[in-house]
Amino acid sequence: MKPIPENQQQALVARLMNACGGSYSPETRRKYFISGPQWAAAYQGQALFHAPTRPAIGFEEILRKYAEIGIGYWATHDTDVIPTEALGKDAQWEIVDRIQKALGENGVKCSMVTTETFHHAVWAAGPAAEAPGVRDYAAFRVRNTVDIGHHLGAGFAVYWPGSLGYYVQGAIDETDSLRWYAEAINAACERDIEVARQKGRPVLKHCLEAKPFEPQAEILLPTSDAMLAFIASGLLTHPEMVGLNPEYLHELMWGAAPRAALARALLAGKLFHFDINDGYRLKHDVDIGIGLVNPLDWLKVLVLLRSHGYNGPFNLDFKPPRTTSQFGVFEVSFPTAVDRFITLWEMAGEVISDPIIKEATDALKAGGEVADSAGAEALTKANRELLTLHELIAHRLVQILLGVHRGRVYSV
Ligand code: XLS
Ligand code: MG
Ligand code: MG
Repeated sequence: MKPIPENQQQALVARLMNACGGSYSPETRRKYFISGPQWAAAYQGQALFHAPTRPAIGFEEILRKYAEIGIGYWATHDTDVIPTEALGKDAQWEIVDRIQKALGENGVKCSMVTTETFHHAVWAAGPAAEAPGVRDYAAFRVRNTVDIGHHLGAGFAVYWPGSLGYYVQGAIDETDSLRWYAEAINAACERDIEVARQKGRPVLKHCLEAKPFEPQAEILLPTSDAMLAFIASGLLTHPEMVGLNPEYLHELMWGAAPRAALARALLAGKLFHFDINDGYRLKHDVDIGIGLVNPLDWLKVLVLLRSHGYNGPFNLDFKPPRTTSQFGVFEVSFPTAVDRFITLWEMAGEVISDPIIKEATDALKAGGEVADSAGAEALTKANRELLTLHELIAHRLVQILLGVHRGRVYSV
């Protein structure tokens, strides 16, 4: 192969993207509640030990690109665009007005705001640190984020407490930290009730996001289930306003089945928001685009969510790989992530209406014919042949993923 000159590389990528075919139109993409985070598009490819690979990019350009792709919603941390020192000051509101203008010009809505309680040195001991001054500052930050959220028309506020956890056990009392953490969430909810009343808007949905490890140290609330217990602990003054923002990979990271974690959140009525991405079990939070690693599992996850009428946001909380250029971020990374999501969502619909899966599921639920007082042996025998349907359903799911049910054949 001849080397490809630099000035021909974008054209090559664009031509091959076209050859992939099957992309959805921006109008179709906008029909879904898909949000693009500011930080995902602005991610420059840096990592612990690794330098950035892409130039910086501002929110105006990101919103323009999201609009072109057909990503109709945008999410941001308070400090993604606003410098930390400007927070709560006039300078903040000038920037927020610029954001609002750019959102309006591009027809993109702000769906979610989240407070950065992990990056700045002030959070060295976490947002629920011993020092009362730090905790007062954390309360200010979450209340201020609520103000920004209402101003921009958001419906959701997310809280991810940070990835490092605490390095030394025994130096803090974990019950104190949890109480203090609850105080910050309470401050946000109370401010929300006040602002929502003033503005005649509904209150926000406050969503806790868990991550087990980066891996670094010990984490107080490492999983969505721990967050559920925290919500029900009695520490929150408005538990009805607080739910979850599970992230697909964060559940996989600790070795869980994301679908099972989502089922538990659904049953508790707490699946408010969902960060979508992909990656590997028991490794770093690599935030790969949805469906690039576990498309079959993703199909099953979306079957569950479609079956239960989940109608919250699907937030593209992934990181375009370090190897993807700035051009590639908006020509390949985001559009293909959106399109894989929509394709898998459509396939989930096919699974739900598939006559084979339906008949097999109904038969399993009907169970075998057996006399009322049958014992263990008779029950085993009565259901013995039906249970093969579990494997048959799994096979059918793979067929639907591969398109075999639509005529794809294995041939050489
Ligand atoms: C980090 C989290 C973060 C949250 C928002 O791992 O996923 O991006 O979603 O702070
Ligand atoms: Mg996330
Ligand atoms: Mg992640």
